[in-house]
Amino acid sequence: MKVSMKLLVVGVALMSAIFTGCEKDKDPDPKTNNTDGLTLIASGYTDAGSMLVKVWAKDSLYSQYTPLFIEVKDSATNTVIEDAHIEIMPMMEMTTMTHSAPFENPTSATAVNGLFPCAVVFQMPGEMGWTLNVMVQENVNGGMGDVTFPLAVITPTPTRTRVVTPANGGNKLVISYVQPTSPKVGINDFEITLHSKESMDSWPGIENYTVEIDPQMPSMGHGSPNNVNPTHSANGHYNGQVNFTMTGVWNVNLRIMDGTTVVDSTAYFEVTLQ
Ligand SMILES: [Cu+2]
Repeated sequence: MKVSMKLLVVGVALMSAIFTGCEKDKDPDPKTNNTDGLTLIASGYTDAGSMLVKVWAKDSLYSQYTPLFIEVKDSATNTVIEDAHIEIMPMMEMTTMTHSAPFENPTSATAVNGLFPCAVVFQMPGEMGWTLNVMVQENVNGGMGDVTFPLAVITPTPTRTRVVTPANGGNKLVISYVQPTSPKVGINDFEITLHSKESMDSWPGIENYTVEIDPQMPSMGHGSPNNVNPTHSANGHYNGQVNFTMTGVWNVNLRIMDGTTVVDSTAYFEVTLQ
């Protein structure tokens, strides 16, 4: 709640700033009107290169797979920069250790509607401790610099990330729910991500595992037919289909295999259909 209030205050301030900006600017660039429905997470100037960087998300930040959208502006002219190489680095400083997280850099130096899409799996919550470093090398004026933002990450209900110790004793496994975000009765696209904790700073996507899904309604003791097990698509994303045959609370049980070895069969994600 505290976080949402803060964001609201920042949001209102930003809206008035944009409004004032548009009034002055008689010919607003329609390409910059690209953040409708997004939440401003952070905003700040790079240490060099004269850039204003804004981080947008679909919502407040939760401990889950989180798409982020980076906006870069020339801080002198307020022009949106759409040609830039961007690298992000999430870090969490805890009392006993500092660690990174699974993340995906923007795949292109060309912005999509003025924004550079990227993603972070915040594998644990933290109102303090998380930071996101954004390094920008822009190809319009040749500016280069970076900025680090503190982030507040809260726990979603239900749980959307499981960090498990594999049954076969390998690196810790981060399992994150991606979709469906608006589940409906019937066949839904189903997607999770799998990342391996190779070290505190290295959490690569796992590309060669096999995933089986078994949706069950615990209150009624039945599952559903015609599910399609997720298979690897790219960067640790696994895509399949899940069939929810009625409204209510479902558990999508996962069984994750490395070849014939079971890595984990404890993780599940709860999905409620209204
Ligand atoms: Cu942590």
